Amino acid sequence: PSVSVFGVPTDIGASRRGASMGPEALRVAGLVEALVARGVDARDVGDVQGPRNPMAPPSGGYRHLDEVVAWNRAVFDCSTRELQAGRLPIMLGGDHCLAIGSIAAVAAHCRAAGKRLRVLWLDAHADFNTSAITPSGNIHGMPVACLCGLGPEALTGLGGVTPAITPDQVRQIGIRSVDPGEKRLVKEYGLDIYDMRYIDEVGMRRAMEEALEGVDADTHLHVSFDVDMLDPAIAPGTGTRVPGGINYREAQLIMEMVADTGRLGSLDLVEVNPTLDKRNATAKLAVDLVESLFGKSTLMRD
Ligand code: DIR
Ligand code: MN
Ligand code: MN
Ligand code: MN
Repeated sequence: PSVSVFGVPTDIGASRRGASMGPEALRVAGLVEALVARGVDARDVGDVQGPRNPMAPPSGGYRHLDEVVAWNRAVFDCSTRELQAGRLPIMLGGDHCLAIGSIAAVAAHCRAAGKRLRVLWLDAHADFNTSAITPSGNIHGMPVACLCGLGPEALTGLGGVTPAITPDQVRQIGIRSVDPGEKRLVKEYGLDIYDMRYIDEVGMRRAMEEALEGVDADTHLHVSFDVDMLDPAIAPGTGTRVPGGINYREAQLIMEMVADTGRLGSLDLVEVNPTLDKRNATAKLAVDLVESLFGKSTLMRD
């Protein structure tokens, strides 16, 4: 498929600055060139725009709600435009609150096209907080809840239909940090979470086979990749590092197994923060993994 890469240079949903520099870090690491070298028709359509970060404290349980809404509307419009053009959008974040806009667009697109949607949420965190239970007020800890209809109407109704998705469409991989109230909520909503313990016990191959079960020719697969899924030893350039993450080989296997389905329809690459990195290592690793996501492998396989 043809790919459109767009940047969303903001850290509006986080409390630490720097994810706003993620799009440039990923470009400098050679993302578009790597796709083109693989024979993918990929183009960089530039950055979407939005308000500056006022660095304000939370109000009513949300930090920067109005600004988060504005950025997500811009993301929704850009993703929708590229999907309608028949292209595969790759969103370069930016923090993870932006997945509300990208996935709302994908969900609307799937509804119109009569396609099934499966969301693979690669993250250290479940991102299922609400204003009532959030420990931080940071909306990058809330996108999955918002997409499932829990949150302010301006975010839950972004794509015109509330909820945009249902929990049974989501599979989460790499999870190892869930807040106390969030733990109860993911249980109540029945989220399918392949946490680090499960991955340790059964291995990544089986976890991914289960997460991809039911993905068929009528399925649009959306991958939302928060780079803090990766172990901080290999991916230090991100704002909320959690020890004990996914290692290099496990990450490669995730990407290769997604590529093997042939159903990847859209991608978020978020939470790259080059101000915390060592020589752009995290963006370079993300590019390496995206190459595998688009079919790069050591050998020809059958
Ligand atoms: C924490 C951290 N669960 C919060 N969340 C995220 O503030 O809600 N960090 N997503 O990346
Ligand atoms: Mn996240
Ligand atoms: Mn995270
Ligand atoms: Mn399961």
